[in-house]
Amino acid sequence: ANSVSPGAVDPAALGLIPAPRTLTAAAAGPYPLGYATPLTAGPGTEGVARWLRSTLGPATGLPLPAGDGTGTGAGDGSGTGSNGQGIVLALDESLAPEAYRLEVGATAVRITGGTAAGVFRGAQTLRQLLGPDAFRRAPLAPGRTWEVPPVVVEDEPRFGWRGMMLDVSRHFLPKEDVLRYLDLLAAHKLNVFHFHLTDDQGWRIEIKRYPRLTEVGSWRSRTKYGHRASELWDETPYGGFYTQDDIREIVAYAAERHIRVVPEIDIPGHSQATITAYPELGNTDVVDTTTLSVWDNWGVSPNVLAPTEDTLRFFEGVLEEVLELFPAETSPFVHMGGDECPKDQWKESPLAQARIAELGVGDEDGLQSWFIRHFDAWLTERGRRLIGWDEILEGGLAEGAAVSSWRGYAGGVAAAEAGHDVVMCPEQQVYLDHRQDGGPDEPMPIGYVRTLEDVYRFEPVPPGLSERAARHILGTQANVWTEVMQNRARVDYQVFPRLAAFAEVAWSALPAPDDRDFAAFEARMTPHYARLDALGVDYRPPGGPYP
Ligand code: TNX
Repeated sequence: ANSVSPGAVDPAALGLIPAPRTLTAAAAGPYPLGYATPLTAGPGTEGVARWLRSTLGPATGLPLPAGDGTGTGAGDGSGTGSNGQGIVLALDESLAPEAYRLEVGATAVRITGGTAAGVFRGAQTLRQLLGPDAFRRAPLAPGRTWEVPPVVVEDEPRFGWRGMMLDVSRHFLPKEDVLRYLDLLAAHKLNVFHFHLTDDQGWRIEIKRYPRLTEVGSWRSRTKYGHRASELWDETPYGGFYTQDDIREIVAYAAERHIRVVPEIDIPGHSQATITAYPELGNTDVVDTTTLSVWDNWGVSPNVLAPTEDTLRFFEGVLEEVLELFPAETSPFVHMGGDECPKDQWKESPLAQARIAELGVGDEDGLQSWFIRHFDAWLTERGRRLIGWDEILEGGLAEGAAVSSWRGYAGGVAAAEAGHDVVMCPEQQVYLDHRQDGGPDEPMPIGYVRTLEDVYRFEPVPPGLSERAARHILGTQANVWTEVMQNRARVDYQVFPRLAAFAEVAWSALPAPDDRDFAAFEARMTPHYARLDALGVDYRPPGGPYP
């Protein structure tokens, strides 16, 4: 079904998502894959070859033995491992880092990329070209033939930051589910995984020097979390966390897929789980923090961190372990939150008021900036960069900080105009916890309607931005808050198919929102749904949740 004859490339049948820059007919091909088809990895592409073999091997039942040489030879047409035959991966330094070229011929499929990341993005395209069954873990029909249709793809991303944020605090997703999500991001050519590890409702990362963060801070009751699932409305302890080895595994798995990980440790608000574990971190002069439990309700807890030197030292301790777990090469950014910090306790607290005077920061907003500025400098000294939610603009933006613009575009625009880097993730466009249809059956009690088409017409760079500021828009990410997603299936339902539309916005060179051809995108989604079926993704069916 995926074959096209030379000269007639049918994008709807091929269903490449995200759409490549150019897709043209090859002079020769299709290329048939067989038992002897070699896979040749040129220097620097060995990791991509390993990934391809471990993915296409189980799906096709083909061993893809290592080809000889560098993949630059002429080949003799025998398809038995000679130079230049089979699947050939190579670097081409004339290409941009994540750009690639995939060329199908009668005796070879050649993927070249500016870096291994580019070759990896091209390998994703190859997998899509092989058809939906290439996304399974065992061959449906051993002995069937596999063909790569005769096409040439030349491709590169619009943005260098194409991300998804996953909240594992409100509901915990086991490590296996996180690894699966990294596979799903990779399949859509996304390259940033923002890992929201802490919040009022649970602390999810093991920190050796503060064991209570997970012993105490990762557990709560399920109460009030079960929307339309009354069996979840009980007091059963609910929780979970990632050990440091789990985190190392997740980071390594992401790195193999050329995905950067942005760990988030959210301060000074969203901190009730932290304060439950270590009550001295709260505003003890206005609340008895020893009686707290991990927040088991929706929304934002009033219990925020006390603005003391001890609090700073505590989080320096946390971050020392975080930096060790998330190395600089794959985690240049560390997210420090900064969102939705209620200032009521600081207003009431004599200690906090004394700190405002002592630090000369003016008011409560200034206290919040004081936290963020401290960790901006602290991270910068260690070769990292701080990123925070757009509330970090209030009270003055820290010098080197980048901004995740979530309350619309305004924060991001202001930050970019002031020369700060920005990731656009406005909630009205790309919050995937919001419902995707207005119908009564939609399993989502809150949120605005954000349809697949809405996401497809999302534009990360607002009109009117100066060219200088536009250069500071690093890219965009979709955010997945999990208050009402109790498990992997619910996350899948909210995320798909909208993440496919988002990936195209982030990767492809789409025209202005009104000029985007949504019907053509939907046509390409037909084969893509078949891929998601093969992967076992519980996406929202196009017609709604119930047949
Ligand atoms: C706002 S976005 C939040 C989250 C919630 C989300 C629900 C942001 C920085 N804070 O804590 O989960 O809304 O849509």
